[in-house]
Amino acid sequence: MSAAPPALPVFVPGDYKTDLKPVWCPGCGDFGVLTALYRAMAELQLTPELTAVVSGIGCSSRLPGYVETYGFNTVHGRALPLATGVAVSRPDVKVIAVGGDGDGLAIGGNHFMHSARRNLDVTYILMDNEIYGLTKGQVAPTTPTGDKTKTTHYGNPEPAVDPCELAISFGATWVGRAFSGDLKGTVELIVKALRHRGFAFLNVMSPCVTWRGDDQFKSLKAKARPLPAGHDVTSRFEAFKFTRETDVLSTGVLYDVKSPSLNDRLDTIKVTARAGAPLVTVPEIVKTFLPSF
Ligand SMILES: Cc1ncc(C[n+]2csc(CCOP(=O)(O)OP(=O)(O)O)c2C)c(N)n1
Ligand code: SF4
Repeated sequence: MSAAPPALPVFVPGDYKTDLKPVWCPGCGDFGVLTALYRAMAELQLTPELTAVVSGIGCSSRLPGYVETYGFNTVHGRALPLATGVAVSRPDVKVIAVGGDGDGLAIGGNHFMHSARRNLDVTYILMDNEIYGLTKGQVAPTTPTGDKTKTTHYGNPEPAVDPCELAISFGATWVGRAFSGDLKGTVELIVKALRHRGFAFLNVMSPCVTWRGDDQFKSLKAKARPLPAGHDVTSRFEAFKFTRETDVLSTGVLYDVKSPSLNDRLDTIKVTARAGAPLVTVPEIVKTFLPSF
């Protein structure tokens, strides 16, 4: 009689926790995102050694240290370049990029555009608190016009960007919006984002209680409501209708289309390049480039 195969490990949310205790301020919205991520990872049974969580610099960018996977806390604004390298060189690894709105939309805005355009095989979770948290409350590209911050004493004179609007315009193939105060909704959206093949962008409104006060949480809670049933997620036009909202915060999947990811297109190129080409050995290559070798 043959022995039964060993049981596969079953992961529970707590298995993804590290020994590092989050240093976020009590009440920070990022706690909700972290808890939601643990639950989503358990729901999908992500294998820790086949998952990488990468970030830039900021309060939110501390998150990789709290997740029991491979992780990288890189340089301010550079989560996505690092994620690109991992995703392209290790297509078998699930790559999750995380960070703040300053990190991703100010200094890292350029990388956001090109990652979306390429339909990079990465899930990007932006923890949007409409402020620079770590550096003590300076204005961010997402800070609403008129808001007073450490650097806009008389009110922010600039118009704010809507991260979801940008993601859709840049070519992301999955775009969602969540509120970290709604744990169940955030878990569901992270699961959907992780299941998507290609660049999935989830903007999570994640209050900063220290630099935006209690009002931010209260106002987000009051404004958050699910997207209307029947919203056509395949239509850019329809998705744009739920961007730049002021009195409402529509949560859910705004946009979801299928399109070859960067790795899909690279695989096709590899096949095309190899087709009909004679098999060349490494010594032959060395000889070609270094005749005297
Ligand atoms: C190249 C570089 N420029 C500026 C900084 C300073 N800096 C660190 S975090 C940060 C902004 C943090 O805000 P955000 O990315 O929104 O994240 P949060 O702290 O709000 O989560 C800045 C400007 C830096 N570390 N490196
Ligand atoms: S400063 Fe704001 S974003 Fe940073 S940990 Fe505190 S509450 Fe969170």
